[in-house]
Amino acid sequence: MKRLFNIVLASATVLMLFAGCSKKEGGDRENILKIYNWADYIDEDVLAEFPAWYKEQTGEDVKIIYQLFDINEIMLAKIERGHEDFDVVCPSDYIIERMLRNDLLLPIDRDFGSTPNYIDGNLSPYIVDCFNKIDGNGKNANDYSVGYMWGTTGIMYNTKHVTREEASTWDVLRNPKFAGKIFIKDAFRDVYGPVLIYLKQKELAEGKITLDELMYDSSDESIALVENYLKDAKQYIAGWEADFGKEMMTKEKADINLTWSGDAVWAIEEAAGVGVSLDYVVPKEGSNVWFDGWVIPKYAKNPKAAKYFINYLCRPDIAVRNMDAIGYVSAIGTPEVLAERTDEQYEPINVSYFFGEGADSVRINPVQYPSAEVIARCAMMHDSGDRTEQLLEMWSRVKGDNMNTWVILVCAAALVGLIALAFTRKRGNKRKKSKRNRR
Ligand code: N2P
Repeated sequence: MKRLFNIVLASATVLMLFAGCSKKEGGDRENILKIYNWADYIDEDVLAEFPAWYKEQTGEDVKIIYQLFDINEIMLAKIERGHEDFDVVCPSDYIIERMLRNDLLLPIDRDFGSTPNYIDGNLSPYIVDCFNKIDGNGKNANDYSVGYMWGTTGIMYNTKHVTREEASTWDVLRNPKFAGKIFIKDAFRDVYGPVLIYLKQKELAEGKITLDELMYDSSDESIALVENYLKDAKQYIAGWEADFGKEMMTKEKADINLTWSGDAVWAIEEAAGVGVSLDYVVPKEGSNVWFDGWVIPKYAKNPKAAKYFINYLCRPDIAVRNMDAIGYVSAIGTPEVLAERTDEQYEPINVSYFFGEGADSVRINPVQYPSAEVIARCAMMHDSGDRTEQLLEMWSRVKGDNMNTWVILVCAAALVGLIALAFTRKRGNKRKKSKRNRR
């Protein structure tokens, strides 16, 4: 249902753009904010209320065009190859790294006139520290991106059919007991990292390599190891999902879903409403901790509204509303958020790394906020540069795609280019026509 709303919203807002352009010769692009976000990743009312807030703050009108993506690399291709003019986009850590390295981002200045700066001071220091570790070729990611949501990659499971112990190892993907009942997120980097961590347990335990070093490893040897593991697991895998895993789990069509913590929170809650018991665990071997942040691409046409939008999302009350709607965890770590999230139903855990001193024993949802011990066995992904192609090829071989994934990405970017060209021509023709009419 929510997804359907998103699609309608996307089409409706695209229509708004065209309506705006036909009204005013040459269009009113400077009053449009083009947002490109993950599906199911914002409270619908928070989005709808932004234009009124922006008008209040700046006296200016803004219309929103809202488009969705499910896969980081598709979004990246539209910007990197298609030069699409999105004003504000929400990539994950390793893509922010790549965008910085490839000079695709504008710095986000904090000049908001009389509007408070909600960014600095509200972001958890943990998020700021992790963004400091994004390796942007000399550029600090905190100057070019602002944390939005974050979480872990792990295993969501149906507690009626799977024990916590069974779900607590990545080898659950090769457990014949769950044959045909396993769905895996169609996100090659999010699968490659944890599987590699699992396969390199011995080296990690012996101190021959650190978790952080492993997150840079895309050697032929490691790719082959992960490929063999996944090909072995494939006989038990029911499918790859970009977004429907939650539904498969709530409807009990699957027992296991390799997924992101926020999807799990949403599904666990939905399922409880229909008497289905789901849970989520970060396997004992370790995993990815990931961060999505807002950036302003260099092809943006309305960087001013973009930075106000980012600032608006950092208001603690807005952050809480977004969390409530989508299940993911905001990067905002103020006492207000901590108070909102604390709930007697949970066991106390240590989340002082996120909320600061005094938060070492807090009753909070451990799926949303992993405890300090879970965080200690997780690491952030990094851009794999030229090696991305090898990773994508491995992913295609595992899934059995006939077409090379890069070909798909290039086709998607070309299609975007063609649409943009058709749109520009249409505008050009209109301009000529109206000139002729004036003569
Ligand atoms: C929500 C997608 C979350 C993105 N549908 C995780 N990086």
